[in-house]
Amino acid sequence: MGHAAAGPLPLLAQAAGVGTAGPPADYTLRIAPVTVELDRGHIVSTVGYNGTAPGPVLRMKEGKPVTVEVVNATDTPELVHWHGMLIPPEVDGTEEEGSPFVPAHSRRRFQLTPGPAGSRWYHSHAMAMDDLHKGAYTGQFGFVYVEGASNPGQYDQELFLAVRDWEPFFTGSMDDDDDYTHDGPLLEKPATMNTAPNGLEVGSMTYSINDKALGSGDPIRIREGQRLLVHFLNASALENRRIALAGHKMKVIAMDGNPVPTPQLVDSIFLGAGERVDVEIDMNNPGIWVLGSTEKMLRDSGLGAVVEYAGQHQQPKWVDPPRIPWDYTIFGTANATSSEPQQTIELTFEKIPSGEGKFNMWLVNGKPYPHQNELTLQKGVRYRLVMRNRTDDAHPMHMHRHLWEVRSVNDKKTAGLIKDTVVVPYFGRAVVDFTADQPGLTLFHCHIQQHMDYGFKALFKYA
Ligand SMILES: [Cu+2]
Repeated sequence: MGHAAAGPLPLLAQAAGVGTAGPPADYTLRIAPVTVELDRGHIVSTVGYNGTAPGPVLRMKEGKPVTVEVVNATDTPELVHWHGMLIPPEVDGTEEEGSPFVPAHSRRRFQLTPGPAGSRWYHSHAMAMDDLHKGAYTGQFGFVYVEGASNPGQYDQELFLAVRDWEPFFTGSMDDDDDYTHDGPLLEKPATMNTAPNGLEVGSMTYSINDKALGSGDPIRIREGQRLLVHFLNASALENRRIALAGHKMKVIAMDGNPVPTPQLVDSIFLGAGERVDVEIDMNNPGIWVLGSTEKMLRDSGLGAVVEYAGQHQQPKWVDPPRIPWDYTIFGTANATSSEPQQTIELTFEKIPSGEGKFNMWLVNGKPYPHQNELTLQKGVRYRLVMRNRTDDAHPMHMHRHLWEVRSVNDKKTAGLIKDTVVVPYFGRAVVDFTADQPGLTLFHCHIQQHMDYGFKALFKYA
């Protein structure tokens, strides 16, 4: 483990929205080594915020400017990205957009206006490459909840649950939940595949919800008749995951923090890396239940939490939910809610297998990052992105500083579903629309850290 610097850290010079002067910051995030006790006798050393991983749930008010002081007590430069917020590139925490680093053993102050309302999150956006102790592989993640003016509803308990993995390692074979992304035709499967042997991916066998493995720590204690609001986040740098609460259905009311047009009761939810899903759960089935991964091996490796009704004493129970493919479109509406796009941008994703012991390369429109001036936006224009996934993995694609409206997945149409991260199914297609209303550099990337680091990103510019 590294050593945290003692005493005050030097202040850095001021840039637009970034500085040091003035009254005490509204929020301070101190990046430093932490230990996470996942289970008795299983302690992970990593880097986190304010002494914990995940970091504190930050509550902010929509539209009310805040200052955040980031203190970097580690030996490497860091970036704090505000995922899902509509904020300028200077404070977005993204190197490619020109946001300043917080240098090692220094501090830097950022001013931002939180929005839109809903479940957002903050995390390291540092590149990791072949270092599995950097960037999103560490414990540098946390929820930020932006409170809006509207009534949040009547709930007896509100929970913030981040799905996570720890102790990542390189592996030649990956187990994932991507089969759940569809069972339809493979619209984007190339006629001839690159059959070169696959390279190294990053896997894990150590999981938790927040900082505890399934069965350790306190259970989630509830009483019959309560209504829960649960904010789920997949804070993994590695994998998409499917989650269920045994014995209960969950009503999906928001995705990526944005209310869905058509709330639906489901038996399980699918969470791409970086995605959030908010659910309501009516607690009407007394017992002791497991909330966790739908894969037994992952629950056995920690991916879950125990939900305990008052007065119950049996062993926690798991029940497999039906295997139904995840379908974003059922949460949308049939009718277009916004204007038709004026321009279409095609984005085709490919993987170049590297062979044993090396890292695969990922291409957007035939080349890895960086691109030249292909992706230039005109302010005020509404765009359509057609994302064609010609790989055998589902990729959680994220665009910074903008919100997408999902318009179709594998040609199944929808509208009104607002997201910042969309899982494009393996050999599948997703179409999203957005308005170019946030001038400045804008990063687009796969939210799986290794994919992003090895080419799977592109920078949009404004003309
Ligand atoms: Cu990916």
